[in-house]
Amino acid sequence: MEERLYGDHTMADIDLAAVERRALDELAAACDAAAAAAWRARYLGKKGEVTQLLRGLGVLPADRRKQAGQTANRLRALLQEAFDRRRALLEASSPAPSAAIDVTLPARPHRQGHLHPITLTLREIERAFRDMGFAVVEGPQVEWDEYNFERLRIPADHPARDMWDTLWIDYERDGRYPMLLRTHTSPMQIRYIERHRPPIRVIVPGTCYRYEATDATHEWMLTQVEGLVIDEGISFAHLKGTLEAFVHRLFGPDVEARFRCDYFPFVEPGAEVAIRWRDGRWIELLGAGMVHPEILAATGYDPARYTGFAFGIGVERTAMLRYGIDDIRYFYDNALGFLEQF
Ligand code: FA5
Repeated sequence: MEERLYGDHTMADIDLAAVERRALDELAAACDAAAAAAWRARYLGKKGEVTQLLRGLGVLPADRRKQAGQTANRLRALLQEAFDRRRALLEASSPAPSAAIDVTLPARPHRQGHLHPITLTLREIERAFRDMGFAVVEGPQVEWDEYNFERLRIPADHPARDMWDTLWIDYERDGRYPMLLRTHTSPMQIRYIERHRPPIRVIVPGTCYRYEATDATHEWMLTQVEGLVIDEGISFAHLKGTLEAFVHRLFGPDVEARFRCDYFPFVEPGAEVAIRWRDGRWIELLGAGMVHPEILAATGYDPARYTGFAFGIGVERTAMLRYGIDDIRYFYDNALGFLEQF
């Protein structure tokens, strides 16, 4: 009787225990889902070894068929179980498809920001003065009353204090509040004169704060660029020439700059510079003047030998005029629609 069941073997020849061992060894070596699937096709698929084996049972004589059938079915169940365990293990140890890195995806576009318009304007101002031979120095934003006011000839009871509505620091000493947020960059005039000898030619960019109601041309936080020049033979003509060169460098050679008398306790004489706005209005850009002789004397300079000039430029005002912006409050609103235009 024909007993061909499996390849060249008869059912009697087949060592099911050996098939089991071989199958389990191969399954253990299948180290990814594809290898496990191939193994499954090889043993349990339609044309798989164990499936063929079961199909061939029909040709066995009835007395042997039952027992061979039970053995082969047990083998199939055992291999199916082993396969399920292996697949679960492989799935647990490999990343889920959604977490896999798809190297063929196009990169996300790189969003590039840019500098704030006040920083851009500040850099232009610095470049203009560097080209005229000025050095750039910085000073503290939290300042002593002594530097912000007193040594600039503005004592505690002086009405000129009203020119700078001040934000005081909550720090008491001897019944007084001696510390504040600087209202202008002028305290650096004193700090710099204290530590250096002439010739002096510096600018001091920096943030200042004022307890001020905001409107189209006033912010409570503003940026200034202080300038200080001290040497023998410095005159008001140097002040005017320097500031005119600055205005023409930033706004073009045809822009009109208006010099008018102004009062600041630390200069004598004092001036303000305004430039003409589109609608014909004049917009004040900076305060300036000749360094007061008493300030030079108080810091040990001989005012008969040395003279100097100083100025304080409003950077937001400069940016407004440069870019044609009619309200200063846009700068610190953080509205991207505005900032992206620069
Ligand atoms: C001063 O602060 C003097 N320290 C300037 C100075 C320096 C005079 C050296 C003489 C010698 P004033 O308060 O005017 O001055 O301010 C100077 C400039 O800062 C103004 O011309 C203006 O452009 C700008 N500025 C002043 N207050 C504000 C504000 N609230 N918001 C925006 N800009 C302002």
